[in-house]
Amino acid sequence: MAVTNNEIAVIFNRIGDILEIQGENPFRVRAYRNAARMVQGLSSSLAEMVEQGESLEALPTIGKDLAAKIREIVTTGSLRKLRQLETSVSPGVVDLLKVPGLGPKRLKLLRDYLNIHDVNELENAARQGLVRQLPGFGQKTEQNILRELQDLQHRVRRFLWAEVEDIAEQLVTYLRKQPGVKKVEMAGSYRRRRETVGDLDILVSAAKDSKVMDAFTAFEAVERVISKGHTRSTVVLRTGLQVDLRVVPQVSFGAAWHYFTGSKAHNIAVRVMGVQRGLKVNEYGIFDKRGKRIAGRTEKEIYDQMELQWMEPELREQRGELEAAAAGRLPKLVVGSDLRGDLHCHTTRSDGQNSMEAMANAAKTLGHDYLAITEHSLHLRVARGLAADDLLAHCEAIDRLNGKRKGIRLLKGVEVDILEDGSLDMPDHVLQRLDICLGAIHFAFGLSEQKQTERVIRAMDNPNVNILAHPTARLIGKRSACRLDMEQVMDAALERGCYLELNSQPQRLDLNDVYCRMAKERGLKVVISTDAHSTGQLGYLRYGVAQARRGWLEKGDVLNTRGLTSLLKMLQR
Ligand code: DGT
Ligand code: CA
Ligand code: CA
Repeated sequence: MAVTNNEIAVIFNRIGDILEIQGENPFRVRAYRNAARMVQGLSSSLAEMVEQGESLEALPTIGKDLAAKIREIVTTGSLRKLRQLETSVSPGVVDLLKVPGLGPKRLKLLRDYLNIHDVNELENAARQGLVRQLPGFGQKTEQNILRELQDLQHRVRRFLWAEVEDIAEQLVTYLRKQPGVKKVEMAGSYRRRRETVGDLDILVSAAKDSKVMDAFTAFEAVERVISKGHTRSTVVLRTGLQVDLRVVPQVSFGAAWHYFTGSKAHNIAVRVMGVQRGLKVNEYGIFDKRGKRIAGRTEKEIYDQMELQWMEPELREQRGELEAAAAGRLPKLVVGSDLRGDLHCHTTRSDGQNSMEAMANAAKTLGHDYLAITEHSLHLRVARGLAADDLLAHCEAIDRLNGKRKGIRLLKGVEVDILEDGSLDMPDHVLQRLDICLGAIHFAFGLSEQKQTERVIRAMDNPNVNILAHPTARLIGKRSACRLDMEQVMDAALERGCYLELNSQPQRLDLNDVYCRMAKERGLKVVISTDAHSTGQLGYLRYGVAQARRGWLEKGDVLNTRGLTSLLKMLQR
């Protein structure tokens, strides 16, 4: 990843802080602070300017010395000067300076009055209520400090896409209602439907006298305001989710929407295409040699200038989408309404929350033609897995329900545990009676790549197995993917007439986007299923569809876009 302007600004600010603590000449201190502010407000990326050999000295507040420092940061990722300075003050002070809201002046007070020299001492003092007694601190500052200390420990937290869906929609609806607001759109990783998001990016165009920024910072779920300006504000919600809002003129809306949707790598590639055409591309538009804006109102205008088809945000990851667009070969991505049914769910018979009848009704309401009932096998005791006899009895119940019910077909299935040696946790004579069999790993996640790969391939050797459910068994943010040679697994599935699942549970989304694409390239069909444990979760297909789209999947690449007859045929091995 290229160094961001923000990272450069942080380095300059830190130098300013240390120089001030050391009692350096105030002019030098201010030079760094001014440069940091300028860098932060800059619309073009310094890293890109350096890469393209553009002059930095032409920028305000940047002389020869600072220009050289920027080049050093961009090319090496850090700055020797800062490292030297950091060794000249105590390590505790370096950490304290990283706490937002703590500058040299406050550090001096903390040191002089409370003898605080590091983060631990600061936390203890704040917990004891000592910090609030210092001149200019107060109770609120003390609380903020404690929160910042916590945040510093959890800085890496990203949110599942599905976790932020509701608040994102609420925010957009709320902003659209504000007087003078013309347009509100989500951008960033949220719009690209990444499985996790670092923060939300919202774009607004509004009349000059609109009070949209006031409305934004007053939004009910906002916990604190990090910055507030006319064109950009940043807030943190009570959940810890950060939200950036930018107000852009309508003539630039498409350019800004494209820029802030990203990904960064995609943006840079488009910008380079512009350079090759003698055009300047930024978040304000596309400009010709004379500086005249020739595109910017819509995203289509941006792509038109590059002689490219407009493309779906899910594709914009600089993974060949620009080449595909240039060749007119962008995929026609699968959409939710292409899916005809769901091949993985649980009822109260194992660890689901709703009866089979309720699940069938809910699936029918969603317009599904079929729903596979796939309870766990016995090995998974925590999930009240079924023994052979119980599963057979359950199948009879499914038959009875199918006899009574019109408009949806329930398939008799199982999610059978793949044991450590690759054998299955259910006798073959039972599996033979089913319409569909999912094999899944629920334990022994840590096997070597070779052992794990052999394990799942051996499971697929069993001719009753149709689908490998949540193939890598990862839980985003909680458990890493099993080590598997995925190319081997996919080739083995293809040879045996098996399929791989894309599990739509927000924490699984397993297969991921890269593996979906790998399957597509091999001609291996993917099954998008919910693994629903309640009627509400049957709606999770949309998360799986989003991941599939990020993996370039089209309708034909997805098994359960087939109607019932064709599906049953394809499940025959
Ligand atoms: P996230 O928030 O980590 O899940 O990922 P994004 O993609 O939402 O990234 P974010 O919020 O940092 O920035 C939003 C978009 O703004 C990003 O997708 C592309 C654009 N952008 C940000 N920084 C740069 C940059 O330095 N250069 C270029 N060309 N675009 C950038
Ligand atoms: Ca973002
Ligand atoms: Ca952002």
